[in-house]
Amino acid sequence: MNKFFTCLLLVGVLLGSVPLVATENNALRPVQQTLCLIKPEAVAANRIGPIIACIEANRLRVVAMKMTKLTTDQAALFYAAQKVTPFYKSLVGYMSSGPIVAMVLEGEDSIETYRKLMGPTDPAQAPRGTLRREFGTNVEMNAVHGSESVENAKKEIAFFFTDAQIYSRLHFTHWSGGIFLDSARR
Ligand code: DAT
Ligand code: MG
Repeated sequence: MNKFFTCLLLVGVLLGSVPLVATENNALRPVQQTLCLIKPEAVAANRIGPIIACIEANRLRVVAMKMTKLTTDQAALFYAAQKVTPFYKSLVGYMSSGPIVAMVLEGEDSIETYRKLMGPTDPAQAPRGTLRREFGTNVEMNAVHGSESVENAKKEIAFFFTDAQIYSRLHFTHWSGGIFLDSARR
């Protein structure tokens, strides 16, 4: 199965649809986009800045961003996978209770990188330094959301952003002390 995915990845690279970047140990990792939400309690607690600072410090780039407030219908649709759970109604109420910040994050293996940075669902179980441990309140009000897979990320990004609202910085370079640096390599 692993071989199958490796072949699929190589075909994608050859066709130019899967950009890769070399990491410190020269392993090639796919550049992905993922959806991040800063949830109502973290926005209310004025933690937008510190959360984005952690995200940027972990080599993830914000390539789309907006503040919005979900209606109950929108929250119900976004969390449709949780419909069968006993906490669904409460989750929908909470997610539509106040403004949130929606972002698309781009970077090497961004889906896994960002999920690791978020930590597990329950902040009480999350290791120190993870966003949910540092900024979350409880298992429902856990500060941030992150997509779970490539397919899920595509769907969730499209829920908040059109293609034209996403500014990929894959090939962006910036001037720094006399040399151009690729923003992905900082
Ligand atoms: P995650 O957000 O870590 O991907 P999930 O997809 O299982 O977790 O659940 C979506 C959200 O639902 C989660 O961020 C918070 C809420 N939730 C999950 N488990 C819960 C529980 N046991 N009680 C209350 N809310 C819960
Ligand atoms: Mg989830």
